[in-house]
Amino acid sequence: MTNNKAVKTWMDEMVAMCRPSEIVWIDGSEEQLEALREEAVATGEMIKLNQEKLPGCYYHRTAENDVARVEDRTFICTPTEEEAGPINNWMEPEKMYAKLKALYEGSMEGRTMYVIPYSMGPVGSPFSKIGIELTDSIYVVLNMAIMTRIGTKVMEQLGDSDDFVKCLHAKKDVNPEERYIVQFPQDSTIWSINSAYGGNVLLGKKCFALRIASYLGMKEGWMAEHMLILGLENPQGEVRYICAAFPSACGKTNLAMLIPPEYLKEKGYKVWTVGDDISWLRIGPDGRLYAINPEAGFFGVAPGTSEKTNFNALAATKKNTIFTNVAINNEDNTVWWEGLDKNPPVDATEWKGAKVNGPEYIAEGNKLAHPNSRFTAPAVNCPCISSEFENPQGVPIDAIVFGGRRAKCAPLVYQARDWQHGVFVGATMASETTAAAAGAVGVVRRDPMAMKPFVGYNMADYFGHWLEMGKKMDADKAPKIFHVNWFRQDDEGNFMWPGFGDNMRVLLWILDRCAGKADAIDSAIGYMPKPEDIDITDLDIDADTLKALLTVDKNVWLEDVANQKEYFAQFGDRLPKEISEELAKLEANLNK
Ligand code: OXD
Ligand code: MN
Repeated sequence: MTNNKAVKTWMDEMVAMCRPSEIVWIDGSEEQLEALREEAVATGEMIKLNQEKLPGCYYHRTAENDVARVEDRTFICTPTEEEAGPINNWMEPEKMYAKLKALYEGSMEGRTMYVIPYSMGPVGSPFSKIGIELTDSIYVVLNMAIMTRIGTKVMEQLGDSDDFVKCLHAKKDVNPEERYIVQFPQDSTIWSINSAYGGNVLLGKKCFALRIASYLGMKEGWMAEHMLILGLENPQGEVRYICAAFPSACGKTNLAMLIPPEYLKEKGYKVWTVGDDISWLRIGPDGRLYAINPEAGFFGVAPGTSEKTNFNALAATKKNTIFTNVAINNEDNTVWWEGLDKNPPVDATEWKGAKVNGPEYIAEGNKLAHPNSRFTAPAVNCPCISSEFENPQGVPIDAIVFGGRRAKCAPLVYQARDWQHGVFVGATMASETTAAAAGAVGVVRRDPMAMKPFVGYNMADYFGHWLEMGKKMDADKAPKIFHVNWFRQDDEGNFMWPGFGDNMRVLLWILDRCAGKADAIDSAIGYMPKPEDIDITDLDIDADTLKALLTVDKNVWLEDVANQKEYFAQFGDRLPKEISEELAKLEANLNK
């Protein structure tokens, strides 16, 4: 309970609308969470996994029609359509509130409303922000307890303040036709209904920490970005920090938890993870840009995660983890997913709940785990979690890295000439669709700063905010901006770069550039490495391949420029002139 007037007034209104039978405040204690786990197991909402092999681990299955974020049902309800911009779905706030109120009306009758006070970022950090999520799902409570800091300590931190994000989630009947994930940025309000899938209902994550926070950042002079944060330690024990943004399916979690190649490990290089998905960035008193990870856990995609591809992520899932929509190995009541190992369980329960013979089921062309099945794991479980993870002041950022999946266009790495050019590089980020997703293969999807589904206001104004942030930092203090592409292909369609741990070699060039230690070639698109400056010791890559990885094909780039022009046209006069200037410069450089 609380004496906070703003919280009480808001809750009274929500309770009158949803009419729960009971209200339970989440205090964050282990006893309360344990009681909720037991209740969820008793009702079948969760399955307790093998507690010897996976202590504290549970399993949850969502409805078959409720397995991913729903971008077409996600709205940014700013007072005017212009403020939401051409990329976001928009509806007038009054209209949307009325529409949703009708859905929420009585939606929690016979159900319990859980009240989750939570902090994005360490409690009390100057970076941190508070939210309160009302939900009728124990699964949401238990996930939020992993992904955020929750409970009484957060209410104490809030005190009498009305500065909190008001989050309402009702599971209702998970009807996809009436599913809505709605942000009202001006009201610091999020309403989610008819889903029980993570990204739509763990409202601290995409809805708050990116959509609402990007809007708050624009108003208050900071940034909320879809970026991992890693620390790279050199043999002298110095750690430098990098933020990196990639669209989905580009290996963000893998890069955040990278294990250096053997030869660099032996030299004493290490990588420390601060975050795998979201960064909140502020200019510090020394004029440098600092980042925190506002989350406390990892909500990672399970398929493809193995000891080989991401040892650290897998290790993080070995205790106190919730698995969603993976397969169950009935032989020992543990979990399995495609890519974990080569031994699918014979006695398996696939993600929809049917008992199957795993190898036979897969041979028939089925998947045991849903491709978007997830683990929710506490960050503290990760063997390479940074000692700075809880630092309330954040970590100073040397480099910002943008990336995409481009078969022919982007080279392995290049550096933007300055902040303005870097903003343009981020704004032109794109990825080509893979065979893994439905739809045509090789189609370019533009995804500025990997924020396409997550920016809480007009994307053109968001570019403007990036430019403004650059103006507030001296050029020698601002992070240097880079673009990488781990996915370049040769004419036969083979990947030319080994990726994974070997991406460290590119990070080393990036940090050498930041420290003024490496030279570069001034090319049409930006500063490129001299091939000899990328360390390929012990790699099965010849000089020609490395050269090819670093080439810029003028015709491919001019085609991309045409696509960029078309993309930017939708923003009309709102597009900052600096972006148009950079686009014109790029085109002229390519035609030189
Ligand atoms: C995520 C996403 O789940 O970006 O992190 O979709
Ligand atoms: Mn993400």
